Amino acid sequence: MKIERVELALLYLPYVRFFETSLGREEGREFIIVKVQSEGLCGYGEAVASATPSYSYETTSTAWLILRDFLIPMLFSKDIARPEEFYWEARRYRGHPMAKAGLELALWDLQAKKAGVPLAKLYGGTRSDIEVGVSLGIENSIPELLERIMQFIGEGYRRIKLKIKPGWDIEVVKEVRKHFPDILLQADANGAYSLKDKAGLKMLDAFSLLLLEQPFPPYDLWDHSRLQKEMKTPLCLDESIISEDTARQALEMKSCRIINIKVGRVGGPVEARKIHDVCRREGMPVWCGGMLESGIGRAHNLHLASLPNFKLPSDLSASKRYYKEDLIDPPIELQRDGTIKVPMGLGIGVNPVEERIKQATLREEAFTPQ
Ligand code: OSB
Ligand code: MG
Repeated sequence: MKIERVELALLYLPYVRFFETSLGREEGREFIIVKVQSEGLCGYGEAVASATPSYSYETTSTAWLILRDFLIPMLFSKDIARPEEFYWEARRYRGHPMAKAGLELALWDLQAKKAGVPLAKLYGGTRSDIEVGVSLGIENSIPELLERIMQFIGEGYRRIKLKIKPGWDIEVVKEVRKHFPDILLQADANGAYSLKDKAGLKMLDAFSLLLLEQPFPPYDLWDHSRLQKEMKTPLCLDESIISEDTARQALEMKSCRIINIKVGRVGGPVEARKIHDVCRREGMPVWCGGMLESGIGRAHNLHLASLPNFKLPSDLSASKRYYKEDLIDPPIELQRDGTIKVPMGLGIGVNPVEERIKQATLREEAFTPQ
């Protein structure tokens, strides 16, 4: 198999409703779709960098540049088509995990299509239905938040994640718990706190949260470990875990008891599976995080989440929770029991609609071997 052509497209899709975290409010999302073509087959990947360097330092512009100037030329010059080979070669470039993941994901989709199997099968996935929850942004008021929780619980989602920040935390969690005493509930701070907020964070122990995600900034395993020692609530790391090594260090330091795996944040499925495996060996559960992906990126997440150590409900919701019209047809739907089926066609198993991709495209470029 030889890659004959790579295409990049920068897209913008508006959300059905704004999404606000401690990092800010957004009305829609910029991201990159990567296509790789070989022998009549096409593999799709999604690079989840955003327009601004908020969640991480990458942006759609930096990811585009790294793909165009380094990763795609490397792929062609070494005649790479296998995702594992791409992973090893790409390690010579530091950082830029979202750019790397976008291309590696496309190669995985292509490889599964070539093999005539669903991607989950190549990964060694063991389940066909993924337990899912919904991640709710910071709202204008608590009553509006309660209303939305009611709606999503009614639809069947298995757990609710609340975004928190200083000033939208204890009171909010307390009210939600009061109205929904029995739901699986967790909170995500996206790094908005520091050790001096310890006393306030410890108050969250009163609300039986499944976990508290990323209270402190990335690259801060040590302070998370100090906090975890004093909190009953399991900490879960998102931004801090960027590789198998950081996952192992977090395990050794007891910085958390749970890890959120996002394929974009860690640089692709190869690294994601290494993290999955080290956690599995050490008895630490993981779950699949999301970046409000289009149906293409979410289909990829579903295949990854079929691995055995994904033990908690994932941030993977139905297409209509994010976008009026997803890029895939049929869209991803929630089943009544709060699970989503891993799409069992070839590769990622969903059908990207080329006209919809075109419509959302702000910029595109195609590359062929020299
Ligand atoms: O921290 O998990 C996060 C979205 C954008 C940036 C960061 C995060 C999120 C989410 C979205 O929580 C979850 C989803 O895709 O449903
Ligand atoms: Mg998070």
